[in-house]
Amino acid sequence: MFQEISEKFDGIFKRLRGHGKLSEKNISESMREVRRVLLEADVNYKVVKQFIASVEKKAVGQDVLKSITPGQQVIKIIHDELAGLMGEKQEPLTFSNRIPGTIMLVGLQGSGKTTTAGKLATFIQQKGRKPLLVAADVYRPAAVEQLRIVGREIDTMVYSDEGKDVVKICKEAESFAKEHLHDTLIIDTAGRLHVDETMMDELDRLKSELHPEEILFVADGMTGQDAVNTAKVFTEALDFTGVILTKMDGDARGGAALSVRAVTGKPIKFLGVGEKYNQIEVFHPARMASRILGMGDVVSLVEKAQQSIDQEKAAKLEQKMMRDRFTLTDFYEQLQQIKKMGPLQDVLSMLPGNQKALKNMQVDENALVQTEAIINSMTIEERMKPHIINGSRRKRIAYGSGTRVQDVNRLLNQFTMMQKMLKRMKKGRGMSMPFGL
Ligand SMILES: Nc1nc2c(ncn2[C@@H]2O[C@H](COP(=O)(O)OP(=O)(O)O)[C@@H](O)[C@H]2O)c(=O)[nH]1
Ligand SMILES: [Mg+2]
Repeated sequence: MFQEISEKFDGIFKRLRGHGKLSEKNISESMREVRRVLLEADVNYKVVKQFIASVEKKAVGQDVLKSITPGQQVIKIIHDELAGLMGEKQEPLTFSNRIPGTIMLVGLQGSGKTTTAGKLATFIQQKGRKPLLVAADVYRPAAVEQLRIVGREIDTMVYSDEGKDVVKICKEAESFAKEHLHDTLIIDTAGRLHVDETMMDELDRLKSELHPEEILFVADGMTGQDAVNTAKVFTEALDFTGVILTKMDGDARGGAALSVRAVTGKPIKFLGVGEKYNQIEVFHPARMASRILGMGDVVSLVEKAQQSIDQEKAAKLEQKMMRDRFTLTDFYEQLQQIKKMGPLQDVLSMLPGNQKALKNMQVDENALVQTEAIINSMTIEERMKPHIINGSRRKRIAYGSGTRVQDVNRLLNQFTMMQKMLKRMKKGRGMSMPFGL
């Protein structure tokens, strides 16, 4: 996500940090570069103009010029302004006490409404709610069938009744939900290829009859300013409550994410990052700013880890690391936990720092499997005391795991390096996160 824009910012920041002191001229040069990067990322030009003016004012107005780390200060100002552009804080889904609560998904055809309906259902199910998907895209028989398939896949009930008026279908879905104890309706509405009056009228009717707590505008994040323009039309006609940007796993340049809030005044609530139903992310403006600026999304990474890592094991592991008794058994357990976090590439892309290095890095899932096999072939004693693994033991382990002695050597070297790193971290010379993240 946002690889291109991140790399460009990385270049600007390197130059900014390179100056011992900054002059107003340095700053305005950097701002020109920032402006170009944002425009190239397809950010709305009015938004860019405002953004640059605001950063420039803060950068020149503050004590940046006199500071010992002027570059770092300007970067922080850019970061905070970028975050502000996308919203002050994370905006959660709103639910009232009403049962069922109602979420209506609107947007153009192909923007990802039906897929997102499945994702939202999955998301709120994890929060303990019981959703009912409602097929309100009745003009294409295939659309109803698509939602049924989604429902089957995520094990969620779908309400459909072809041939009726959509408002009637949704009203009946409401009664059905009450009767069968579903607390949330997720309504998958019909889209058109372009904004048209019939669609808006229908959505408007649904809105005034159903009083949804949330009307979420679903937009294809890859379409940049087109998405933003459509969002503007939708918010004027329908006054929706929030935005979901989909297909952010593709080569979305960032324009939509950076402009839609400023243009519509409505918060981005989620990002769609893949075709699977768990590939949805809660949108956090500050974290997104860090990610765009190539500083990595450390907080999301930690949260992701917390979701998938067994808390007790993690605590024990931490204790062991701190006591220096980190063994291959722990390393093995840690690998298992990492595997649970999802594809390695996803995990790596959230790490701070050199995006370029990551791009060129071959993330080899097979290497994980190999490492597992090697550790599996070790005795418990060997795992606890890797230093006893001599030449003949290495041969035996390689043979047992179907690998080569070189592979065993490499693993042991990696492990030693990791142990050293942990020792360093313990002494407090370890990683530092940007801006206290
Ligand atoms: N890569 C990717 N594809 C998505 C995402 N969301 C939706 N899609 C795909 O976009 C296409 C259109 O989605 P669909 O939900 O049918 O759109 P709808 O017409 O608005 O209901 C489908 O092929 C989806 O698999 C996403 O976040 N990432
Ligand atoms: Mg659909």
